[in-house]
Amino acid sequence: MSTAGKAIKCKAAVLWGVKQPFSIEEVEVAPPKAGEVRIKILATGICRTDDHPVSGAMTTKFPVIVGHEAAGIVESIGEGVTTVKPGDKVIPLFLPQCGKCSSCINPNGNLCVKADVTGKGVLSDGTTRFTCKGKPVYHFMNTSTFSEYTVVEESSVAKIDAAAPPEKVCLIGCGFSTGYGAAVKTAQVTPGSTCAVFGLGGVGLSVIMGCKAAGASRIIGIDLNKDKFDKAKSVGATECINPKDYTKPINEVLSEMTNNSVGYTFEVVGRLETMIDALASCHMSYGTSVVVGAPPSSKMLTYDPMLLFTGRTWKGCVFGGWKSKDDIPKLVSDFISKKFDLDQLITHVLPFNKVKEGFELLYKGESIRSVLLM
Ligand code: CND
Ligand code: ZN
Ligand code: ZN
Repeated sequence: MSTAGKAIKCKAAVLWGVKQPFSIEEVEVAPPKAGEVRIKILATGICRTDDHPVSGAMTTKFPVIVGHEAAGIVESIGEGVTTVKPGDKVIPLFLPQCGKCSSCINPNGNLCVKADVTGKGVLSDGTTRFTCKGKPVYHFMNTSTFSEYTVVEESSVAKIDAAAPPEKVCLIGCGFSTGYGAAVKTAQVTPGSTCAVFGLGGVGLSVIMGCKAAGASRIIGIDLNKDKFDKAKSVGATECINPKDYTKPINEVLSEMTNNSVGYTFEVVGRLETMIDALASCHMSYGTSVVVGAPPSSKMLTYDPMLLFTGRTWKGCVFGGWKSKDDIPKLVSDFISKKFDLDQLITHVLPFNKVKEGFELLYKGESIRSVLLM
């Protein structure tokens, strides 16, 4: 029996407040309104950004359904939707692409005005499509993939190759693309260069994969957890260091290690201190540093402007600089034609109801990416 046009009751991981545990609840998912798409989620990865509403690092309205790195199948569409149809395999886009705003029109922009950067938690008409125990439940980053069904706007969904394995390509919805794009698109790492990557989680390892694909000859991984080093080397790091093993500032350590030749640095942790360390670590004249880690809400940083005056370039990127709706289908095709490997990033595969265990693995530093199967 078709579910189109009707509310669907299904399981979702609901967060009722800051520092509360994920609670698997029965939620009601309303049918898509005009311009919206209801998706049956098949697989969703756990990214550090999903923890930010839990820790309070990111402002969100509660109750909320987080999750933003997924793959699924279109269940039904609202009036006027033309770019996807029921049965299509898709990736929800936490960074939408409306195609009309100034970022979407400019070839170098990707931060679409439809992106929910302030945590509004509602769709364009100002309401939510989820209810639990009679209360509205808010959306997260236009995606809310920790649910068996979700509703997104047409600008927040990309059709992908029907042959793509959802339990792997879900990573193209955030972690892989964010890191890989930061290297190949935002920094435009050059062949033969030296790169340093701060933070060796799923996103940092994807930066390393991008640096390697761009032909960097030295890629130095930096993390406080040395258990991350083997994986970093297997995806392309040429060496790894732990700042705790040195008394000198890390920028001096890197400068000595490389005869002062670090062309590109990437902050993939999300801490103010490492953002400055990464900036200071790239070459004073020709270096480029990219902020990839999500900055904590309402925090400011102070830095010595001499770091920029001398010639460094300081950049940031959301979703690796990709234009989501255009580029995700291409990245999926590249994965299918084996241009890169996602298996190395997936350390755990768990059933959806083990979402809490998935986050425990992240907190303990034991996982790179855990993928939840619905
Ligand atoms: P994850 O938590 O898996 O990795 C972070 C790594 O940093 C861990 O290995 C830590 O041990 C390490 N670390 C912690 N503190 C330090 C430190 N002081 N120095 C060096 N290493 C340290 O996170 P992830 O890989 O899923 O995500 C990384 C960041 O990227 C995080 O801030 C997340 O919110 C952000 C992000 C950004 C975007 C974007 O579009 N720009 C998209 N998704 C995630
Ligand atoms: Zn736009
Ligand atoms: Zn993410």
